[in-house]
Amino acid sequence: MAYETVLVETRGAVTLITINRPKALNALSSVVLTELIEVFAAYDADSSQRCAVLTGSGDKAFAAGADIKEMVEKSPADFYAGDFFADWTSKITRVTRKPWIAAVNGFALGGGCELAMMADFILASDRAKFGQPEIKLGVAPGMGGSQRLTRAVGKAKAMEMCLTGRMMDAEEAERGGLVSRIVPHDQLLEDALKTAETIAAMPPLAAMMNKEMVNVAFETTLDTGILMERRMFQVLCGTEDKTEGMTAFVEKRPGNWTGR
Ligand code: CO8
Repeated sequence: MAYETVLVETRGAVTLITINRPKALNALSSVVLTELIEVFAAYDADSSQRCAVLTGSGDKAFAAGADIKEMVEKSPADFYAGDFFADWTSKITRVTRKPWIAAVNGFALGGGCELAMMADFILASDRAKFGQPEIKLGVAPGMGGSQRLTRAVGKAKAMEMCLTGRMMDAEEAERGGLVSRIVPHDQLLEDALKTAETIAAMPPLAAMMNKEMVNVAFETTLDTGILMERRMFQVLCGTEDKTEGMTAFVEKRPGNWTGR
């Protein structure tokens, strides 16, 4: 299916999703966000696909935020009546039970930073820049930035970023725990796709449950999280892929996964 603002390619079991508005630094118009939700839902429903990578087209930006030109004329009544942002704040995370990576190739600002933070993890180009500059526009993060950035980097850094609107470079983002790794700019996509292939080659149910387990850590107490982890481990022990994985280890050969 063709989209207006998003490119979708499959490479084996990996889906590559590219926000394609380079002249507007991939600003997140409502069309982009609506299409992204559809694309991620389709990825999640396609049993041939095991991992996805989201990036921005062009050399400068992952996404420079929500589309300011679209928002400039909107009144509170417009925002409220359409419950603007409501779907976008968490819907992508809700429709994707399978793993996906944000490959941040430049500016990830405002809604762009918030979108990257919805990923299971972020790989950053050495030219990536992260920020929540909404305060400079007289507003505040609206797609989860105040919550996800604070969980990722802690109160001090998140508060400073939100109150000053300053950008964080890739090194600071890695030090702060916002990104898992920095990759030289020219190798970012290749590295992200290779990382996605590694994940795609894992037993799929175990991949989904590993994702679920880590995410539970943000939503519950330690005791409940550990209990859920143990239950998920026990469920995985009943799968064909567990028998195959452990047998393959003993027989010194790669596992052959069925996803059951
Ligand atoms: N929205 C619309 N257009 C944009 C945006 C944006 N967020 N960012 C850049 N553009 C456009 C510019 O207007 C320009 O278009 P044109 O050529 O037609 O004038 C083009 O992209 C190139 O941009 P610049 O000329 O400004 O490029 P520079 O390299 O000089 O500067 C910057 C790059 C620093 C990234 C600069 O463009 C900038 O500051 N952009 C705005 C960043 C920002 O404030 N983002 C936050 C937006 S608010 C937000 O995200 C709220 C989230 C909460 C709700 C989200 C719901 C979707």
